[in-house]
Amino acid sequence: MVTLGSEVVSGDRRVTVIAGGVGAAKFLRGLLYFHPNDSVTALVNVADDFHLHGLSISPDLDTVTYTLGGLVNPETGWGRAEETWRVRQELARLGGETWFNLGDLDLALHLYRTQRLSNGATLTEVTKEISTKLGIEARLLPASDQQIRTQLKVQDQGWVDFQNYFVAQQHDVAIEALRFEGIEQALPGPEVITSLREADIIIIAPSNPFVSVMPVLEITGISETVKERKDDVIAVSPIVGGAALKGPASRMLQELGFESSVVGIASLYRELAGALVIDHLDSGLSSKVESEGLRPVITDTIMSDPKRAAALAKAVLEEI
Ligand code: FO1
Repeated sequence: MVTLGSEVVSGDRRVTVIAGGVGAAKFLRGLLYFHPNDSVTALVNVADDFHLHGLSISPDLDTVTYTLGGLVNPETGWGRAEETWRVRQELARLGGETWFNLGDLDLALHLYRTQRLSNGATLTEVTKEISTKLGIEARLLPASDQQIRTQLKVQDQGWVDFQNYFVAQQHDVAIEALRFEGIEQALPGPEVITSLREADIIIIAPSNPFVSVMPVLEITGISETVKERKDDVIAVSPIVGGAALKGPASRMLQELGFESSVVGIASLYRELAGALVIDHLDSGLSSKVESEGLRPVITDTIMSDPKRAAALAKAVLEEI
Protein backbone atom coordinates (compact mmCIF):
# COMPACT_ATOMS: atom_id res chain seq x y z
CA MET A 1 0.00 0.00 0.00
CA VAL A 2 1.37 3.42 -1.00
CA THR A 3 0.28 6.57 0.80
CA LEU A 4 0.50 9.83 -1.17
CA GLY A 5 -0.39 12.70 1.12
CA SER A 6 -3.93 12.02 2.24
CA GLU A 7 -4.70 9.95 -0.87
CA VAL A 8 -4.30 6.22 -0.45
CA VAL A 9 -3.25 4.33 -3.56
CA SER A 10 -4.04 0.70 -3.15
CA GLY A 11 -1.49 -0.67 -5.61
CA ASP A 12 -2.43 -3.54 -7.87
CA ARG A 13 -2.69 -6.32 -5.36
CA ARG A 14 -4.94 -9.12 -6.59
CA VAL A 15 -8.17 -9.21 -4.62
CA THR A 16 -10.67 -12.08 -4.63
CA VAL A 17 -14.07 -11.42 -3.10
CA ILE A 18 -16.46 -14.19 -2.06
CA ALA A 19 -19.82 -12.69 -2.95
CA GLY A 20 -23.56 -13.07 -2.60
CA GLY A 21 -26.05 -10.53 -3.96
CA VAL A 22 -26.88 -6.95 -2.98
CA GLY A 23 -24.39 -6.36 -0.09
CA ALA A 24 -21.51 -7.90 -2.03
CA ALA A 25 -22.40 -5.95 -5.18
CA LYS A 26 -22.32 -2.64 -3.29
CA PHE A 27 -19.00 -3.57 -1.70
CA LEU A 28 -17.49 -4.56 -5.06
CA ARG A 29 -18.68 -1.31 -6.67
CA GLY A 30 -16.92 0.57 -3.85
CA LEU A 31 -13.73 -1.45 -4.32
CA LEU A 32 -13.70 -0.91 -8.08
CA TYR A 33 -14.08 2.81 -7.55
CA PHE A 34 -10.38 3.04 -6.60
CA HIS A 35 -8.72 -0.35 -7.12
CA PRO A 36 -7.44 -1.49 -10.55
CA ASN A 37 -10.49 -3.30 -11.90
CA ASP A 38 -8.54 -6.03 -13.68
CA SER A 39 -6.98 -7.05 -10.33
CA VAL A 40 -10.37 -7.92 -8.84
CA THR A 41 -12.18 -11.26 -9.02
CA ALA A 42 -15.64 -11.93 -7.57
CA LEU A 43 -16.56 -15.55 -6.78
CA VAL A 44 -20.32 -15.42 -6.87
CA ASN A 45 -22.87 -17.69 -5.20
CA VAL A 46 -24.99 -19.75 -7.61
CA ALA A 47 -27.11 -21.64 -5.08
CA ASP A 48 -29.96 -19.07 -5.38
CA ASP A 49 -30.22 -19.90 -9.10
CA PHE A 50 -33.41 -21.50 -10.35
CA HIS A 51 -35.62 -22.04 -13.37
CA LEU A 52 -38.83 -20.13 -14.03
CA HIS A 53 -40.80 -19.88 -17.30
CA GLY A 54 -38.19 -22.27 -18.70
CA LEU A 55 -35.45 -19.66 -18.10
CA SER A 56 -32.16 -20.06 -16.21
CA ILE A 57 -32.10 -17.29 -13.61
CA SER A 58 -28.94 -16.45 -11.61
CA PRO A 59 -30.01 -13.67 -9.21
CA ASP A 60 -26.69 -13.08 -7.41
CA LEU A 61 -24.63 -13.06 -10.61
CA ASP A 62 -27.14 -10.66 -12.14
CA THR A 63 -27.19 -8.36 -9.12
CA VAL A 64 -23.39 -8.11 -9.23
CA THR A 65 -23.39 -7.69 -13.02
CA TYR A 66 -26.07 -4.97 -13.06
CA THR A 67 -24.45 -3.11 -10.14
CA LEU A 68 -20.95 -3.12 -11.65
CA GLY A 69 -22.38 -2.33 -15.09
CA GLY A 70 -24.15 0.76 -13.66
CA LEU A 71 -27.57 -0.65 -14.55
CA VAL A 72 -29.00 -1.76 -11.22
CA ASN A 73 -32.26 -0.49 -9.77
CA PRO A 74 -31.02 1.74 -6.93
CA GLU A 75 -34.18 1.25 -4.87
CA THR A 76 -34.21 -2.55 -4.72
CA GLY A 77 -30.49 -3.24 -5.23
CA TRP A 78 -31.47 -6.00 -7.74
CA GLY A 79 -33.02 -5.90 -11.22
CA ARG A 80 -32.69 -3.06 -13.70
CA ALA A 81 -33.06 0.68 -13.29
CA GLU A 82 -35.75 2.23 -15.52
CA GLU A 83 -37.35 -1.18 -15.89
CA THR A 84 -40.75 -1.73 -17.53
CA TRP A 85 -43.15 -4.56 -16.70
CA ARG A 86 -45.21 -5.25 -19.83
CA VAL A 87 -44.39 -8.96 -19.99
CA ARG A 88 -45.26 -9.38 -16.31
CA GLN A 89 -48.59 -7.59 -16.82
CA GLU A 90 -49.48 -9.85 -19.71
CA LEU A 91 -48.39 -12.93 -17.74
CA ALA A 92 -50.70 -11.85 -14.90
CA ARG A 93 -53.58 -11.54 -17.39
CA LEU A 94 -52.91 -15.10 -18.55
CA GLY A 95 -52.76 -16.40 -14.97
CA GLY A 96 -49.00 -17.14 -15.20
CA GLU A 97 -46.51 -17.07 -12.35
CA THR A 98 -45.72 -13.50 -11.33
CA TRP A 99 -44.47 -13.95 -7.73
CA PHE A 100 -40.87 -13.49 -8.88
CA ASN A 101 -40.63 -10.09 -10.54
CA LEU A 102 -38.92 -10.26 -13.90
CA GLY A 103 -38.91 -6.97 -15.79
CA ASP A 104 -38.76 -6.61 -19.56
CA LEU A 105 -35.09 -5.59 -19.71
CA ASP A 106 -34.06 -8.20 -17.15
CA LEU A 107 -35.84 -10.90 -19.18
CA ALA A 108 -33.48 -10.25 -22.10
CA LEU A 109 -30.54 -11.33 -19.93
CA HIS A 110 -32.29 -14.55 -18.85
CA LEU A 111 -33.23 -15.29 -22.47
CA TYR A 112 -29.61 -14.79 -23.55
CA ARG A 113 -28.21 -16.97 -20.75
CA THR A 114 -30.76 -19.74 -21.29
CA GLN A 115 -30.08 -19.84 -25.03
CA ARG A 116 -26.29 -19.93 -24.57
CA LEU A 117 -26.50 -22.66 -21.91
CA SER A 118 -28.74 -24.75 -24.13
CA ASN A 119 -26.13 -24.33 -26.90
CA GLY A 120 -23.60 -25.96 -24.58
CA ALA A 121 -21.81 -22.92 -23.13
CA THR A 122 -20.90 -23.05 -19.43
CA LEU A 123 -22.21 -20.55 -16.89
CA THR A 124 -18.63 -19.25 -16.53
CA GLU A 125 -18.46 -18.58 -20.28
CA VAL A 126 -21.88 -16.93 -20.44
CA THR A 127 -21.09 -14.75 -17.40
CA LYS A 128 -17.89 -13.59 -19.09
CA GLU A 129 -19.72 -12.80 -22.33
CA ILE A 130 -22.34 -10.74 -20.49
CA SER A 131 -19.91 -8.85 -18.26
CA THR A 132 -17.65 -8.04 -21.23
CA LYS A 133 -20.62 -6.68 -23.17
CA LEU A 134 -21.57 -4.51 -20.20
CA GLY A 135 -18.02 -3.10 -19.96
CA ILE A 136 -17.13 -4.76 -16.65
CA GLU A 137 -13.36 -5.19 -16.28
CA ALA A 138 -13.39 -7.13 -13.03
CA ARG A 139 -13.54 -10.91 -13.40
CA LEU A 140 -16.90 -12.38 -12.37
CA LEU A 141 -16.76 -16.12 -11.72
CA PRO A 142 -19.75 -18.28 -10.85
CA ALA A 143 -18.63 -20.39 -7.87
CA SER A 144 -19.55 -23.51 -9.89
CA ASP A 145 -20.79 -24.40 -13.36
CA GLN A 146 -22.87 -27.19 -11.86
CA GLN A 147 -26.30 -26.88 -10.33
CA ILE A 148 -26.43 -26.24 -6.56
CA ARG A 149 -29.76 -25.39 -4.94
CA THR A 150 -30.24 -23.95 -1.46
CA GLN A 151 -33.25 -25.37 0.34
CA LEU A 152 -34.56 -24.42 3.75
CA LYS A 153 -36.50 -26.51 6.20
CA VAL A 154 -39.36 -24.23 7.14
CA GLN A 155 -41.39 -24.83 10.29
CA ASP A 156 -44.58 -26.78 9.41
CA GLN A 157 -43.71 -26.82 5.68
CA GLY A 158 -40.70 -29.12 5.26
CA TRP A 159 -37.99 -28.38 2.66
CA VAL A 160 -38.67 -25.40 0.38
CA ASP A 161 -36.57 -23.90 -2.43
CA PHE A 162 -34.63 -20.73 -1.69
CA GLN A 163 -36.60 -18.29 -3.86
CA ASN A 164 -39.89 -19.64 -2.49
CA TYR A 165 -38.61 -18.88 1.04
CA PHE A 166 -36.93 -15.58 0.13
CA VAL A 167 -39.29 -13.96 -2.35
CA ALA A 168 -42.65 -15.79 -2.28
CA GLN A 169 -42.70 -15.99 1.54
CA GLN A 170 -40.61 -12.82 2.06
CA HIS A 171 -38.35 -14.84 4.47
CA ASP A 172 -41.04 -14.20 7.08
CA VAL A 173 -41.15 -17.81 8.31
CA ALA A 174 -39.00 -19.67 10.84
CA ILE A 175 -36.36 -22.06 9.51
CA GLU A 176 -35.00 -25.16 11.22
CA ALA A 177 -32.20 -26.22 8.88
CA LEU A 178 -30.70 -25.62 5.46
CA ARG A 179 -29.07 -27.76 2.80
CA PHE A 180 -27.40 -27.26 -0.57
CA GLU A 181 -28.73 -29.81 -3.05
CA GLY A 182 -26.06 -30.97 -5.51
CA ILE A 183 -23.10 -29.52 -3.63
CA GLU A 184 -21.33 -32.87 -3.16
CA GLN A 185 -21.15 -33.39 -6.92
CA ALA A 186 -20.40 -29.75 -7.80
CA LEU A 187 -16.90 -28.69 -8.77
CA PRO A 188 -15.50 -25.19 -8.41
CA GLY A 189 -15.64 -23.18 -11.65
CA PRO A 190 -12.47 -23.50 -13.80
CA GLU A 191 -10.64 -20.41 -12.48
CA VAL A 192 -12.03 -20.40 -8.93
CA ILE A 193 -9.31 -22.26 -6.99
CA THR A 194 -6.50 -20.47 -8.87
CA SER A 195 -8.08 -17.10 -8.11
CA LEU A 196 -8.06 -17.97 -4.39
CA ARG A 197 -4.47 -19.28 -4.51
CA GLU A 198 -3.14 -16.31 -6.49
CA ALA A 199 -5.00 -13.57 -4.62
CA ASP A 200 -2.97 -11.28 -2.38
CA ILE A 201 -6.11 -10.65 -0.34
CA ILE A 202 -9.32 -12.68 0.00
CA ILE A 203 -12.37 -10.79 1.22
CA ILE A 204 -15.58 -12.40 2.43
CA ALA A 205 -18.14 -9.75 1.43
CA PRO A 206 -20.87 -8.50 3.78
CA SER A 207 -23.26 -11.18 2.56
CA ASN A 208 -25.52 -13.63 4.38
CA PRO A 209 -23.12 -16.27 5.79
CA PHE A 210 -25.66 -19.12 5.53
CA VAL A 211 -27.24 -18.68 2.10
CA SER A 212 -24.61 -16.64 0.21
CA VAL A 213 -21.16 -17.50 1.61
CA MET A 214 -21.58 -21.12 2.82
CA PRO A 215 -22.84 -22.45 -0.53
CA VAL A 216 -19.64 -21.10 -2.10
CA LEU A 217 -17.32 -22.38 0.65
CA GLU A 218 -18.85 -25.85 0.77
CA ILE A 219 -18.03 -26.61 -2.87
CA THR A 220 -15.23 -29.21 -2.97
CA GLY A 221 -11.83 -27.64 -2.34
CA ILE A 222 -12.94 -24.07 -1.73
CA SER A 223 -13.01 -23.89 2.09
CA GLU A 224 -9.77 -25.91 2.26
CA THR A 225 -8.08 -23.38 -0.03
CA VAL A 226 -9.48 -20.42 1.92
CA LYS A 227 -8.33 -21.95 5.23
CA GLU A 228 -4.77 -22.32 3.87
CA ARG A 229 -4.83 -18.56 3.18
CA LYS A 230 -6.43 -17.63 6.54
CA ASP A 231 -3.93 -14.85 7.35
CA ASP A 232 -4.81 -13.12 4.07
CA VAL A 233 -8.56 -13.51 4.53
CA ILE A 234 -10.70 -10.72 5.95
CA ALA A 235 -14.46 -10.91 6.37
CA VAL A 236 -16.88 -7.99 6.54
CA SER A 237 -19.80 -8.47 8.92
CA PRO A 238 -23.26 -8.23 7.32
CA ILE A 239 -24.66 -7.67 10.82
CA VAL A 240 -24.60 -4.12 12.17
CA GLY A 241 -25.92 -3.26 15.62
CA GLY A 242 -27.37 -6.75 15.97
CA ALA A 243 -29.44 -6.56 12.75
CA ALA A 244 -28.92 -7.37 9.09
CA LEU A 245 -29.07 -4.30 6.87
CA LYS A 246 -31.03 -6.34 4.35
CA GLY A 247 -32.49 -9.84 4.32
CA PRO A 248 -32.86 -12.57 6.93
CA ALA A 249 -29.25 -13.00 8.22
CA SER A 250 -30.05 -11.87 11.74
CA ARG A 251 -33.04 -14.14 12.30
CA MET A 252 -31.23 -17.02 10.58
CA LEU A 253 -28.38 -16.69 13.09
CA GLN A 254 -30.91 -16.97 15.91
CA GLU A 255 -32.94 -19.76 14.38
CA LEU A 256 -29.85 -21.83 13.59
CA GLY A 257 -28.44 -21.47 17.12
CA PHE A 258 -25.86 -18.68 16.81
CA GLU A 259 -25.58 -15.37 18.63
CA SER A 260 -27.37 -12.79 16.49
CA SER A 261 -24.51 -10.30 16.43
CA VAL A 262 -21.01 -9.85 15.05
CA VAL A 263 -19.94 -12.51 17.58
CA GLY A 264 -22.13 -15.07 15.78
CA ILE A 265 -20.50 -14.05 12.48
CA ALA A 266 -17.04 -14.40 14.08
CA SER A 267 -17.86 -17.91 15.29
CA LEU A 268 -18.93 -18.93 11.78
CA TYR A 269 -15.72 -17.57 10.19
CA ARG A 270 -13.22 -18.48 12.92
CA GLU A 271 -11.40 -21.12 10.85
CA LEU A 272 -11.56 -19.17 7.60
CA ALA A 273 -10.55 -15.57 8.26
CA GLY A 274 -7.86 -13.78 10.25
CA ALA A 275 -9.85 -10.57 10.73
CA LEU A 276 -13.46 -9.43 10.90
CA VAL A 277 -14.56 -5.92 9.97
CA ILE A 278 -17.30 -4.67 12.28
CA ASP A 279 -19.14 -1.38 12.54
CA HIS A 280 -18.46 1.31 15.16
CA LEU A 281 -21.92 0.45 16.51
CA ASP A 282 -20.57 -2.97 17.48
CA SER A 283 -17.23 -1.82 18.92
CA GLY A 284 -18.40 -2.95 22.37
CA LEU A 285 -18.27 -6.55 21.10
CA SER A 286 -14.70 -6.39 19.77
CA SER A 287 -13.19 -8.34 22.68
CA LYS A 288 -15.74 -11.13 22.10
CA VAL A 289 -14.82 -11.17 18.40
CA GLU A 290 -11.19 -11.49 19.49
CA SER A 291 -12.11 -14.39 21.79
CA GLU A 292 -13.46 -16.19 18.72
CA GLY A 293 -9.95 -15.90 17.26
CA LEU A 294 -10.53 -13.06 14.76
CA ARG A 295 -8.85 -9.67 14.84
CA PRO A 296 -11.60 -7.07 15.01
CA VAL A 297 -11.32 -4.12 12.63
CA ILE A 298 -13.67 -1.28 13.50
CA THR A 299 -14.90 1.12 10.83
CA ASP A 300 -18.11 2.45 9.21
CA THR A 301 -19.66 -0.49 7.38
CA ILE A 302 -23.00 0.94 6.28
CA MET A 303 -22.78 1.37 2.48
CA SER A 304 -25.54 3.95 2.08
CA ASP A 305 -23.90 5.32 -1.09
CA PRO A 306 -21.04 4.30 -3.42
CA LYS A 307 -18.56 6.66 -1.72
CA ARG A 308 -19.21 5.06 1.67
CA ALA A 309 -18.82 1.64 0.05
CA ALA A 310 -15.46 2.80 -1.39
CA ALA A 311 -14.36 4.05 2.03
CA LEU A 312 -15.25 0.67 3.53
CA ALA A 313 -13.36 -1.20 0.80
CA LYS A 314 -10.32 1.05 1.34
CA ALA A 315 -10.43 0.42 5.08
CA VAL A 316 -10.53 -3.33 4.39
CA LEU A 317 -7.53 -3.24 2.03
CA GLU A 318 -5.54 -1.16 4.49
CA GLU A 319 -5.94 -3.87 7.10
CA ILE A 320 -4.26 -6.68 5.25
N1 FO1 B 1 -36.04 -10.21 -4.82
C1 FO1 B 1 -37.25 -9.99 -4.27
O1 FO1 B 1 -37.34 -9.78 -3.06
N2 FO1 B 1 -38.40 -10.02 -5.05
C2 FO1 B 1 -38.35 -10.24 -6.39
O2 FO1 B 1 -39.38 -10.28 -7.05
C3 FO1 B 1 -37.05 -10.44 -6.98
C4 FO1 B 1 -36.91 -10.61 -8.35
C5 FO1 B 1 -35.62 -10.72 -8.90
C6 FO1 B 1 -35.46 -10.82 -10.28
C7 FO1 B 1 -34.19 -10.93 -10.83
C8 FO1 B 1 -33.07 -10.92 -9.98
O3 FO1 B 1 -31.84 -11.02 -10.53
C9 FO1 B 1 -33.22 -10.82 -8.62
C10 FO1 B 1 -34.49 -10.71 -8.05
N3 FO1 B 1 -34.67 -10.60 -6.68
C11 FO1 B 1 -35.91 -10.42 -6.15
C12 FO1 B 1 -33.53 -10.62 -5.77
C13 FO1 B 1 -33.08 -12.01 -5.40
O4 FO1 B 1 -33.99 -13.02 -5.52
C14 FO1 B 1 -32.45 -12.07 -4.01
O5 FO1 B 1 -31.99 -10.83 -3.59
C15 FO1 B 1 -31.27 -12.99 -3.97
O6 FO1 B 1 -31.47 -14.24 -4.52
C16 FO1 B 1 -30.69 -13.11 -2.56
O7 FO1 B 1 -29.34 -12.79 -2.67
